[in-house]
Parts: sequence; C-alpha cells; structure tokens
Amino acid sequence: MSSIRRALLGIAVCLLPLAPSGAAGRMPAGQAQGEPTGAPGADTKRPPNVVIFLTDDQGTLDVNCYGSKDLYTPAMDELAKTGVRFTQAYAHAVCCPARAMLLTGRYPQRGAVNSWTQGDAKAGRQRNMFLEEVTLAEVLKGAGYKTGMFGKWHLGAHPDFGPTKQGFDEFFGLLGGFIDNYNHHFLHGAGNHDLYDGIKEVWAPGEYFPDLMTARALEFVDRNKDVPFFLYVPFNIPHYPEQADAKFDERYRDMKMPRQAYAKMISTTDDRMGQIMARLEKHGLRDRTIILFLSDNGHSVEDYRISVDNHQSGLAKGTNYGANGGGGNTGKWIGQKGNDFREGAIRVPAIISWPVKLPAGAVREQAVAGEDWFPTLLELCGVPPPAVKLDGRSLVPIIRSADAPSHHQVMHWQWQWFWAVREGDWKLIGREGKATHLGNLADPEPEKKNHLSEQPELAQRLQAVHDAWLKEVEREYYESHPNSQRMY
Ligand SMILES: [Ca+2]
Repeated sequence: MSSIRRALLGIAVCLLPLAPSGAAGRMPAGQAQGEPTGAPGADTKRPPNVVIFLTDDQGTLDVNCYGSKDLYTPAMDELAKTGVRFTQAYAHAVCCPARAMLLTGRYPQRGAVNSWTQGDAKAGRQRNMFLEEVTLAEVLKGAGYKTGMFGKWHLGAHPDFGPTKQGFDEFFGLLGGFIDNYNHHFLHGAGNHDLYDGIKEVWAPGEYFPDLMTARALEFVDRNKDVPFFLYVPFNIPHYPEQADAKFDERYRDMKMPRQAYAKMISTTDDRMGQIMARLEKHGLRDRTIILFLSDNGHSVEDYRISVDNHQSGLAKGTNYGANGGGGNTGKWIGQKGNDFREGAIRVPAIISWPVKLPAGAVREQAVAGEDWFPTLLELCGVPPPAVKLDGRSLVPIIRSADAPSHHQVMHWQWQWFWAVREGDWKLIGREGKATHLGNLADPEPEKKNHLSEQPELAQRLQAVHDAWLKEVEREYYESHPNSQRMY
C-alpha cells in the first residue's frame, strides 16, 4: 500500500468515531435527531448496510417500471415501489469506466480507466485501474464494514490490482469483461479461463455462474447479518452469452428474437436480485439496508463467433456466442453500448431504496452522474468521504426533493479517443480533436438531427469546454503516474 493511500484511508478511519450513523454533523437523510436507525430494537449506532446491484448491458428502458410492458422484472419493480427511481441517470458507454466511476466517485480517466482494463490474470501486468484510487469498499471497510464482492470486476486482471487489493475482504467471480456461464472462459480472441476466489483461480465446469455468484452473496449476507456490510453484486448478465435460466422459456415463448433472448436474460438477472433481496428480508435487514440498482451502460447490439481453432474454452471455431444482435428498448432515445455517447448508450435504469428512511415510489428527473453514487452512499451511511478530489456530488438533496436542481450543468464522458460533453439539452460528440455530432435532447426525435453545421459557434464553445476538461484529467493522470502508459 502506498504512503498516500495509507494516509487517505487513515483520515477516514480517524474521523470514524466522530460519525457513527449520523451522530456528528452528517445525518442520514430523513433521520431526525434521536430517531432510531434500523429495525425496531436494533442497535441504534449501527450504520446501514449497502447493497449495490450493478447489471451488465441492461438498456435504458429495459425494466417494466421504466415503461417496458413486455418484461418480467418483479425485483427491480419492487425497488421502484420502495425507493426513488431516476429517469435521467447516466453511467458510461461501456463496462470499465462505468465501474470506475461508481466505485471511486471520480472520472474514470483519473484512475487510468480510459481503455480496456482486462486480460488473462496469468499473462502478466496489463492495464489496471490505479491502485491509489480510493474505492467505496476501502472507505466503508475503514469505517468498520465487512465488504464482499461477487460477480464481475473489469478494472484490471492482475492479482496485484484486483478487488481484494481495493478494499474487498472477499471476492468471487470474473476479472474481465464476460464469460461463458458454464465453462467460465472469456470468449473473445483465443479465450482464457476467468473464475477467481480472491486471487486464486478456481474451476467449476458445468456450473451456472449466476447461481455460483448468487450463492456466495447469500452466504455473505447470512454470515454478516449482525454487522454492517457492503455487498457489491456486479452481475455479468444480461450481457452475452445469452444463456438464460430455462424457467423463463415459457413466459417469453411468443416474443420475437432478438428481444426474446435478451428478455430471458433480464428476468434471470432480476430473479437472482430477488433471491438476495429475499434473504435480506428473511434476516429482518431490509429496513436497515440501502439498495442501489443500476446498469453500467446501454443495451448491446453485438454478435460474435469463436474466431480461432483450438479455442481455450473448447468451443469450436464458428460457435456463435453473441448477443443475438440487440433486443434493447430505448424508447425515443437512440444509441447503444459502445463508441457512442447518444442517450441509448449512457442513460440507464437507476433506483435507490432504503425503506422508512428515503421516499418510496418516487421518481426523479434530474440529470445524475455515475460519479454521484459514491458520495451519496457515504452521506447516507454517515461515513466521511476520503480526502481525494471527487467529481460526483451527493444526491441526497435530489433524493429528498423533485425540485432540487441537478448538480451538473455540464457533463463529460470519454472512452479511448471518443468523447461527449453535455450542456443543457445540447450534447456534442467527437473523436479526438474533432466534433462529429451536435444533438439536442429536446428535439422531437432526440439526437437524430446533427446541428453541427447550423451551430458552429455553439459546437466550438462546447469543444473548448471538453478540451479544458480533458486537459485537467490528463494532467492529473500524468502527474500522479509520470511513467504510466499513454491514456489512450
Ligand atoms: Ca456492460
């Protein structure tokens, strides 16, 4: 552990005795002085548990409570009934940066997550999120929480940079972007086996991964039911390969492809979320547990086949493991996961639920960023933020009021050499130093028309805003790691 990292965590630990569950200054939302926390008779000093369900490639409106009428998503819909649902929540266009912003509260570029942080863990050091990034797990662990992560990491595969080096007491799952759910191999290129318990590679051929990770999450809840815990559940689904639970076959029998295959994956994900929520209920923990549910990026329209002979997974060349080419529902928005920053790529379902403490059945339309959840959760837990520059802002005022202003007049995204900047209803999208599309979210068909040639001055001004942002995050990147690889 670096001295900077030790010092930062030390600050959080030192401050801890001053702030148990709103005792000093920072009150959990909705809690009046002297009001007990948690279940009746519970330890009033005990801070709330935190559970994050991060789904993978679940599109903008692909939950029934977001307007899809053809899906079966009872667990996700239950969270909307018992919580606050955001209609304008942003994550990122692809997996890695969405995870970095969620876990650090910072622009992903600050932590070196501007290109794929993945690879075979046994193949030596490749791109990893900087170890100096302070994660939500580290801060909560410093505040006395038990921390567990079960699912998909995707912030660097090297054992020195994995979840157990970033604040998680325990980890089970995959380090890279996706796996076959039965043989647990990453399937792009030549493939590689990717199933780990902590830093140890483990094998479970033939066992369905969503059930393996859910079993570990349930066991974690059972074992830690009497102490505060942070349970991070980044599902590897509905991301391809679309290997759904067969119990949903009949329900979607008459649905057309590719939505049929995708819908089954959404319901499979929802079902495993529901199992974990039921376990919280069983232990009487629901009222003392904050649940955040969100997706990492928009739906995918990818489709792939095994490209080589003798693939590590044992699958034959030509085997289709794709996402069947789409199936997501973005309503009036356009765009999808990938090198794309239109709304369908970055606007995701997001719900926060803490019964009794936060509004129930509420909807918020303010624009919120993926970086905002980190300070939001810390404020709700009564845990001081770490002494680092955070780009996110606590959403507690917005959670409490539909009239509170959005914190973000300007929003930024970048992935490799693709970028976007949004100001008001305008969004400028570009590649390297060149703007390519100026869209307006208030148009009857949002972002369809390119206003670039009509509005050159606006485009120029927004590009300058982006350039200034990039200069600032790049400066920090290179100054903090002068010998690091190029950002992209
Ligand atoms: Ca994803």
